[in-house]
Amino acid sequence: MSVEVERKFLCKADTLKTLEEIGAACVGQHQFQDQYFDSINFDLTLKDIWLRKRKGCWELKCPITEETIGGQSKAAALCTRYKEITNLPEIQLRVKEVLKDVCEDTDTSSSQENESWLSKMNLVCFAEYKTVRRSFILEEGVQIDLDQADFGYDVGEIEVLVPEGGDVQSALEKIERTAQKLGLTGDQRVEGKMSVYLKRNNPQHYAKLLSEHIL
Ligand code: V4E
Repeated sequence: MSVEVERKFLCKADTLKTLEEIGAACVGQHQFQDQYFDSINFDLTLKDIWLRKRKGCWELKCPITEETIGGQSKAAALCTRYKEITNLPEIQLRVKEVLKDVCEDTDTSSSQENESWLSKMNLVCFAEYKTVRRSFILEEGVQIDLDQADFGYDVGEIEVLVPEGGDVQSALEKIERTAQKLGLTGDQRVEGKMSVYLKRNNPQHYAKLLSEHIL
């Protein structure tokens, strides 16, 4: 399990040129499709828990509990931090735990190869989109992704993966350094793909997450 620390930014016409000028190395382009799942009452996402399937693999993103979040710097406030779980049995356990009040106790142990565990837990796909991603590396461990989503939204992100028990503070500093090199200004958080997707395709879900300050 690792923690993903990330800052999103708006892609501008000169972003590619800036990346080149600051010496970021392009490490490739790939395309993937994401499918996100939740109960019909949004029990996972209302807890800021995001279950998705990408390139045939399951991923669960959960918020991390942080002591310092109240007194954080402006730069740190622009970053999100999520725990990433990629082991399916662990994901199923975690989801079951979160849904225990709204879902009967289900045995998912034999549901590794197929997707019957989703219906057993009353989970449905609520968002599906493709992304073309160009990735760049600036300094060790700092990745910059330029994403183009198929519903017409472009967004960049600076990302550092921190192994379990690693130094989140140093990740925040690396992201801030990178943001300065990229000349990012403004202290408003930039919307992610999901936020824009839900606003356009599922305004009821979007409004609920907004009212609970998840998005
Ligand atoms: C919406 C959301 C999550 C789902 C994943 O969203 P996002 O980070 O936009 O996806 P993507 O494709 O860039 O994932 P990656 O390849 O980097 O793993 S996870 C957390 N959230 C909530 C959230 C939020 N409240 N604010 C911002 C700026 N981003 C995400």
